[in-house]
This record gives sequence, structure tokens and C-alpha cells, in this order.
Amino acid sequence: MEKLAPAIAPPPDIGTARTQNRAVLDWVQSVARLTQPENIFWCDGSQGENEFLLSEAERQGSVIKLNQERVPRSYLHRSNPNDVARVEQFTFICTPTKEEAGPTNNWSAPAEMYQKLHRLLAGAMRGRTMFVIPYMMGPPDSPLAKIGFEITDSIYVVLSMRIMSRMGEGAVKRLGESTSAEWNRGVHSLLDVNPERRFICHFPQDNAIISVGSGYGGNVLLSKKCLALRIGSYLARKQGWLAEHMLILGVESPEGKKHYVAAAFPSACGKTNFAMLIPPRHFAGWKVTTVGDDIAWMQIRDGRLWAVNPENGYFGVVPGTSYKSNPNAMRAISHDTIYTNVALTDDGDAWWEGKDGNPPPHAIDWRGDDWTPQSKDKAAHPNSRFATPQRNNPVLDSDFDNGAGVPISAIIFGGRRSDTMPLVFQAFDWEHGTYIGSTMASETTAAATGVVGQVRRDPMAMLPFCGYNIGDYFRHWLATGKRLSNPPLIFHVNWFRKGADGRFLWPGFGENMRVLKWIIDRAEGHGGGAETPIGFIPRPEDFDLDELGVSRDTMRELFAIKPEEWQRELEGHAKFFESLGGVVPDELHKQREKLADRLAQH
Ligand code: GTP
Ligand code: SPV
Ligand code: MN
Repeated sequence: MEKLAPAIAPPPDIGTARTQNRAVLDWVQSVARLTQPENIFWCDGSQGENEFLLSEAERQGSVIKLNQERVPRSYLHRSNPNDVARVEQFTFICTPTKEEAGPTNNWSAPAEMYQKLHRLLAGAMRGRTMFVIPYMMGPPDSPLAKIGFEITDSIYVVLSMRIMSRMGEGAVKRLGESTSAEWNRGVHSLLDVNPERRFICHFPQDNAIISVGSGYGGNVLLSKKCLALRIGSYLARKQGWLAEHMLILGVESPEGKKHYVAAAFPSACGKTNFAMLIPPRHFAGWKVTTVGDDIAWMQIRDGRLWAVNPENGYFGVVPGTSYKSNPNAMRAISHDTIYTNVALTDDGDAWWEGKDGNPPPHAIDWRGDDWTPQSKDKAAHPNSRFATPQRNNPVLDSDFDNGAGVPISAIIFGGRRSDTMPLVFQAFDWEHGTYIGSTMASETTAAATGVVGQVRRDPMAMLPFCGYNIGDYFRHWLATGKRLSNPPLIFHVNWFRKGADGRFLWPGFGENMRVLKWIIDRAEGHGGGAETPIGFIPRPEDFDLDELGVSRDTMRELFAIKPEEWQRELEGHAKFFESLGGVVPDELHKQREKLADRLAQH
């Protein structure tokens, strides 16, 4: 578990990479005055610094070095058992008015929240080292690239940020010495890792984030959900671009024709797996490559949407990852990886439920207790994660670092739905697609604390990540469509429909290539489809089933549009819009009425 570690004493040449930017220096001094650290460590992101910090973290017990023959340069971290996932109930958007945060966010007035947080932070770093992490989000030559500084008292955060962001010197250089430059101020302190003093707070108007009381990834790697999505979405609307919870993948045909696709699935619903998909044997010559696995920043150019991945690494779900389900991820995490909350085998390897081979006869579980296959608890936490550099990915797209971004041919929404939602359908147009995104739903997962398996509406997979009023977010989507002369087609997929026996109907993973292929065919304008009340679906002759081993009956079930399920779905949409209290744009209400009419006539 995250030890409330004492200050570290770096050798003279490490921890001294100060910026000359006055605004940053002043801010760091003011945070130091408040939190009273023993010393300040300025990170430069270098190899030497990383090695020093890894050895310190190991000495302090905040990471365990894994078997270096099995997983070279890789480590295990155990977070506090009370601190294993994002905490949506303690996540706040602090804007001058409650309306700006909107009906889907927890809100607090900035002054009040600053006061509360400053009380918690007063003296919080006494006896500890305060790390200052400069980082950049986005490829360096992207016009969307953003600079952030994260102050933290967790060495695990420093080690992880070096993987997840472009950390160090480059960010400092890019910011330069201008005191008026735009940069994000992030402050994180573990405090005493007490859930009662755990708050993840965003101040969009100040471009500031304060996170206290947690040591878990999504709450403390401020580059990710906090900056790239919550603050990012706020800036995106102001500046006319999109910050989305989407993977970005490239798909290339045997003839060398390439398309890029972005897909929004809620947390733990398959983004990383889809982004690293290996086409089945039947698709010889097709290649899928990863631009990003979690976040897309997209801007309009020449009437199209162009996407970059702001991140530099993957913070992915470990359980279920295997050479069978995701060989590319397995290769990526086989070295230079930080594992969080997986089990430790007796020979020093990482283990988790769903890994290839037999379970080990004995292991230490994610809490640090003895575990055997007879134990009733899981060895790895269901939300255990890997942090691995994107350069470890064997199918990293050649344009991952291209600041111009990649042109998006299709946008895919999707969720975890055991019923109602067919394997794939296509929206009639952008506005209908926006409606599909705005009403999408998914069963909750272990990625956030709370009940798992409950269907909830999660518009565009952004419910926990939209940093402003969701009604304005929908309006921003509608307005963006109007600015696109060559908009991506919009689809909805569901890998998780279940049969009467409670089992998944669709094999998923690599076989999702078949769905992707239909999507690409549609984008190229030669794929067939049948019009239904909910959108276009592939006809049997449009959808490649060779070498699949899924029966025609099962395929019919996967594509069934059942009137009673869709009546319930429609009511769900209406109830959701109602719950938003009048912020939903008229266009989307009209879309719902049109869907109701089409279903009634069907
Ligand atoms: P976050 O990192 O939380 O945003 O998650 P994610 O959306 O990247 O999800 P990820 O790809 O890590 O998958 C989450 C879980 O869904 C894992 O347990 C996967 O094994 C499982 N999963 C992913 N793709 C499929 C699929 O096509 N079919 C089925 N049945 N399960 C899948
Ligand atoms: C998610 O929950 O969507 C994640 C993991 O990608 S976290 O970094 O915790 O947000
Ligand atoms: Mn995610």
C-alpha cells in the first residue's frame, strides 16, 4: 500500500530541474508555504531520475520490484484497500454558478471549495517530499497540446506520470518564460488516504485541479481524466474542438487503404481491447493500429475531424488480459510496466484472474495477504491496472505522434448492455448520432466505486468526465456537426448482449473486426445496410461470417430489435432527459419523438 513516506534525499544532480517561469515558481512557492514539505523535488523526466525514484520507491515499500527475467524493469504497487477506483461522488466541478457545472456534476462554489481544500492541505506535506512534475499532453507539434504542472507527495504518481504523459524538460521548454502562457495547475496530496477526506476538484475558470486523500490512478494522475477530459472538455467548448473519452484506431486494408475510427465506450467497456484488436485469420492482410486507447482530442480542419491522443501511455484494466483476448496488450505489459493491485506469485511475477495458464498454487493477493486458488476472494482487484508506455505497443500507429492528427471516418458509441442493443447499427446522420450518443447507457463497472452491473445513462461515455453543463455539451456536439462538411459516420455497438442462458452471444475481441469491417465499408460508401426504426443494420449478405462459428440464429438474436425492449428503452431516454431538468436541446427531444414514431409505425 501507499506508504506515507518520509522525505527523500536526492543526490545533488537530481531533483533540481527548475523552470525559469515566474508564474510557475510563484505558484510552487505558494503551495509549499501551504503544505510545508520537507523539500521540493523538481522532476526532469530523465532516465537517471526515474531510476533513482524507482530505487527510493522500492526502499520505502511503495513499489515491489517484479521478477526481472519475467517482466524486466516492472514493478507492483498496492494502493490502500479503501482506495482502488475513481470516486465519482467526491468529484467536483467548481464554477461560479451551479448552472455551469450542470445537472450531472457535483458542484461547489470555488471560494468555498478552495477554503475547505486549503484547510486540508495546510501542513499536509510536513516531513514529506513535494514533487513538481512538468508535463505536456498531446504530440509536441499539435496546436491542441497543453502544458500542466502537477505537484504531488506521492512517488508512485511521479513514476506513473512519466509513463502516462510527456513529462519533463520538453514541457518546460515549450512553456517558456512567459507569465501569461496557458498552463494547468494541479495539486495532489495523499493526506492520510482517508475516504472521508477524499475530494477531486476542478476549477475550469482557473485551469486548476486539486485532488486530496487518494492514491489511485484516475483520481491522482491529474493529466488523464482531470486535465485531458474535465478541464479539456471545458476548454474544447470554449475554443471550438472536442475532448472525448474515446480510443482512436487505424484500420488498413490489404490494398493499403487506411481509415481512422474513434470509439467512446464507458470505463472498462472495451476501449483498450478494441484499440489493439488483432483481426482473425480470415482477415489476412488487414491491420489495426493504435493511436490512443482512452482519450481523443479532435479539431476541425478542411471540414473533417482530426484526432490526436493527448496521452503517452495506457492505464489499462488488467483482469481478463491474456494472449487469447489481447496479445498486443500482453506484449506491451511484459516489460517497463507498473502494475497496481494485481497478485504477486511466489517467483515474483504478476498474476491476475484471466491470465493465460493455470492459477499459481499460492500467491500474495492485491491486499498483501496469502492467496490460494481455494480462496474465496479474487487475487487481483477487478479494477487492477497496468501503466505502460504507448511505445511498448507492438501495433502503435505510425502517426501516434503526428501533431496534425488523423482524419476520423467513423465515430462509434457503445456500452455494456445485456439486452436491447444490437451488435451494431448506424445513425441516419450527425444529429441522430448525437442523439444516440446522448442517450447511450451501460452497466456500471469496477472502474468507479459503487454498485457494479447497474444500467445507467452515460452520454458519450462522458457522464463522469464532462467538465461543464451536459446540455451545453450536447449543443456543442450539434454545433460541431454543422461545421463539418465531411462528418464521420456515427455507429453504436454492443459486444455484451446476452442470450437466455446468460452468456455473451458475441465472441468479441478480435472478432469485432467483422463489425469494424462493415463500418469501414459504410464509410467507403459501398457497404449495404437495411433501414430499421433505430438506424441502419447490416443485412446478412453485408456481414462477413466466414470462419466465425456463430450460428445464423445467434446472429438473428444479436441483431434483433425487440419492440418491448425498445419501448422500455424509449422510456429510459425520456426519463433521462427529464432528469436533466430542461437543459436538453430541442433537436434531441425531436429526435426522440421521431424514434418513437418510427418504432410505432414499425
Ligand atoms: P477503461 O480503461 O476503464 O476506460 O476501460 P476500457 O474501456 O479500455 O476497457 P478494456 O478494453 O480494458 O476492457 C474492460 C473489460 O472488458 C476487460 O475485462 C475485457 O476483457 C472486457 N472486454 C473488452 N472487449 C471485450 C469484448 O469484445 N467482449 C467481451 N465479452 N469482453 C470484452
Ligand atoms: C476510466 O475509468 O475510464 C479509466 C481509468 O480509464 S481511470 O484512470 O481510473 O479513469
Ligand atoms: Mn477510460
